[in-house]
Amino acid sequence: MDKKNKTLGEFIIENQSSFQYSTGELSKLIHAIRLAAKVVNHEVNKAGLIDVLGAAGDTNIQGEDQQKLDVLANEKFIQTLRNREIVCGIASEEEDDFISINSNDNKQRNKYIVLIDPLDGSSNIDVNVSVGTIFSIYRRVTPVGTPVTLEDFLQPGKNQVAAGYIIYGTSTMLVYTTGDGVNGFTLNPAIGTFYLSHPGMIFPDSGKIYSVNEGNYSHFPQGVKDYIKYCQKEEEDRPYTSRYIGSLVSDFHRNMIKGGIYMYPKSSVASNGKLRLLYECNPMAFIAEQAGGKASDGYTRILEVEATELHQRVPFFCGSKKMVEKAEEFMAKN
Ligand code: P6P
Repeated sequence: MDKKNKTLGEFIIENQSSFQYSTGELSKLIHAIRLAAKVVNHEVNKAGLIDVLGAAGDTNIQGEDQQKLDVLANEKFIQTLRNREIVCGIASEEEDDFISINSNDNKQRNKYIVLIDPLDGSSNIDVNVSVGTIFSIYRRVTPVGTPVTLEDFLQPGKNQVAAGYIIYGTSTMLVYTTGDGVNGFTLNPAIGTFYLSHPGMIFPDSGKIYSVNEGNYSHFPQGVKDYIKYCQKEEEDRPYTSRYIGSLVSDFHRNMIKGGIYMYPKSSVASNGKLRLLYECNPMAFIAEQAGGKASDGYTRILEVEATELHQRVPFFCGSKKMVEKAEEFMAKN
């Protein structure tokens, strides 16, 4: 069958045997995420038409105003994952604590946990700019059949068995890895099927796009300021182009296709940056590395950063390998 016309369902079945834990549960898990993605996509695409715009009148643990679509997306993903009885635990940006599933049923043999940012970039919803869902999947480390503990969620990113994102943009795509490369699937909304549109996605080794919120320039560490000036200097292959959508999934996706670097550094107003390690940086770092890119906190590989709390923030430099390495050079000098 022509690779391009392959559906996500066919792709999962074909590749199930190559996945080292191929008990079919991970396949069912990706299927569940696919279903939730379609439901959220339906809501996101009609956000302007029904009463899902605007804040839900509540704030999440981050102290950020919860947009109604945030709440809806969170509920849909949790409900879908819970109903399919595939996972034993879920953590979400929108939930203060992790959720233990069927914890009192010692026959519960589910061994995967999922961490999600159900709707990243949600501040863009009301202005019709693309947003995304990010997910990260691990095998539990505590005994099967017992309630999950925080230890299951605080594993280093290098332990991930799968990670991916859905981008609700000009088209809706699901991009994911199970540790054997990165593949992108585009939704045909007319029939509700994802088709393999971007097999074997590769991060270009270098690029000419840098993505950072330059409004924070004065608060950045000197190394970041110096790298930004390097990007802007008229010499060699520069100046680069500045592109910042304010939606991690969108900036990452564009940079993976065209080449580029995304940065959310620490600053004098955000000592660990803004992005969360467990359900934003680790999954995006896993995808980046699987596509030949790189991700660090400016010094340490993201996938080896020690997690100490569920909603921990970490500085984030991610994208084309040579660009991340150049940024790290400037960080090391200072
Ligand atoms: P700022 C969205 O809230 C998000 O987590 C990322 O998707 C995005 O890249 C970043 O924050 C934008 O943050 O501070 O530049 O508006």
